[in-house]
Amino acid sequence: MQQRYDAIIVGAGMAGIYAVYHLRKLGLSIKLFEAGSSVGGTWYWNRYPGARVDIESMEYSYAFSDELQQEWQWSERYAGQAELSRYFEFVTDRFDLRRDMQFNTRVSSARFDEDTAEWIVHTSDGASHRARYCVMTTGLLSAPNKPEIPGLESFKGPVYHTGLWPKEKVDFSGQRVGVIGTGSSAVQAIPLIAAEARHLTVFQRTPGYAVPLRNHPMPAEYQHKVKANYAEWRHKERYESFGGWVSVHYEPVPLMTQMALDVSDEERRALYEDRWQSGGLALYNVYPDVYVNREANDTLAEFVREKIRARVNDPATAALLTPNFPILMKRLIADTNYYETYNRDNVSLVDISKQAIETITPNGVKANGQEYECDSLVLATGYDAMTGALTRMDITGRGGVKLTDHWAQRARTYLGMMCAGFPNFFIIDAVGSPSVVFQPIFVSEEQLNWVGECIQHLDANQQRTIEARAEAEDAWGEECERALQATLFPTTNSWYVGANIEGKSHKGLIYLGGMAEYRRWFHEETARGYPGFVLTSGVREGAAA
Ligand code: N01
Repeated sequence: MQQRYDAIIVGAGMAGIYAVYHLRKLGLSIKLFEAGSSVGGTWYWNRYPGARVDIESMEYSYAFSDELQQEWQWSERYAGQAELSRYFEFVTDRFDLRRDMQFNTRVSSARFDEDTAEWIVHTSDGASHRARYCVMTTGLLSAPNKPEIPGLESFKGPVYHTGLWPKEKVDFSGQRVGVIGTGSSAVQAIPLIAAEARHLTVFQRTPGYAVPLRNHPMPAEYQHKVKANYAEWRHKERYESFGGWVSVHYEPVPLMTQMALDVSDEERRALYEDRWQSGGLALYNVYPDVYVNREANDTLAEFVREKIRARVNDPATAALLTPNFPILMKRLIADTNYYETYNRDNVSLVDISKQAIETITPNGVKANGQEYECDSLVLATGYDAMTGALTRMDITGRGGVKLTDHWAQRARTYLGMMCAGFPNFFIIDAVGSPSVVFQPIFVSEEQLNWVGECIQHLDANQQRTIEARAEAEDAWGEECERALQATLFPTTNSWYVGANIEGKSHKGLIYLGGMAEYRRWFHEETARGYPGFVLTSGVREGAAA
């Protein structure tokens, strides 16, 4: 017997938790399936040493309930993985959401049944379920990218991926450890692994720009100040910021309008120094021309390059660690003692930029003609971001069309939420949305509020299904592309533009028009009666009259 729900939600990360809360509040019967044994998504799986958020805790949190905002106490300026996990557990239990969640259950396939206009969802426990709506809260960075390095399977010791870290502590003491990759995950893990291991060898293909996070215990007066004015802070974060955060030196700082090339070198440097001292992602709030003009971007890039050189003792190692592409176009990395780690005697850096790793041997890694012996390997090699979690599932829409075929040329969505031929199938916090450059919890709250309105509209108007129009998908792809091409983002290879996955098109992957503009798009759709969507008639069983 198949269980029937109004909505099936896939994934209990930050978006899935809010989806259960919100859709239940609207009176829908729901079921959430989650592969892990509890909630938290990215903060459930990423247990590698040093995993920590790089948007301030006061800002990287739900805004939907003021009671929740007031009750929860953050202990650090930037919460670590364990505290973030506790936060998501707390939210889940505070609103009694767990009773609609089934853990240790992976969704293997979802198929649209045209006769009943329902989704049939198969799960790893062998069961199948039916639902009018599918809400995919499967995550932006949740499908680990495990590169095909020859010989990897032959390695004798354990191989870890940062995005699938074991629950038990991994003890590297006395070991020779190899880390492959130098993105945000590696930069957080490397100093802690180095402090424990006998020797650490880092294999670097491309250096990143890392800036100090400057984490410390949460100042009580700051927490108090934000809580006293949370609505105002949230408004600023949402509508007056680049990425959904506004705090610089614990004050909300508005977006700048002055251009880098219009001020003196001294004034520019003083601003960069101020942001640098504030720590973390404050360097995103600088002159807007750094995003669009290479010369302006160079002023900031060179500032950070100088800082990197000053932190590394050996000039040859410093040179290898210094990037030469535009800054901020690849996610800025926030570090704690990353560059200083290369001043340790037990750490070596291997440049694999000119020649890829030749092979993994049973005893280590062979690169540049030399074998580096390792007892354990850490793949900090990132994700098939934005699309991977969905393309790795077997999803079939109208007419038996697979999502992987629909996306074969490029990932097509309208407003980053719906696809043509996939009725009542909502994608949250993933491809075609601002989530990659914006505080993702905000984006998911906004999107899910829109999904709720949309479902209410269908019920109120006796409509059965909604899906994107193919023309609207095309137009959205063009809109995403227009915003992307107006910046320096396409000049840099990163997961933002799909460059880390062979054959992935950047078109339509991310929306860079800003959160305010993004909201305007989808609220206009609602106000104008969903012109970018096809709606079909028919009453949903059990819908309120
Ligand atoms: O992944 P990445 P990540 N051989 O894709 C290298 C968020 N995040 O997990 O640059 C050798 O950035 C690859 O090299 P290259 C954040 O948004 C946030 O670190 O492609 N190397 C690169 O160095 C971040 O951007 C936080 O040349 C290979 C690395 O692996 C996103 O997650 C913490 C390779 C992958 O870097 C992803 O970060 C952690 C190969 N075959 C993550 N394949 C915070 O909140 C890949 N690489 C702080």
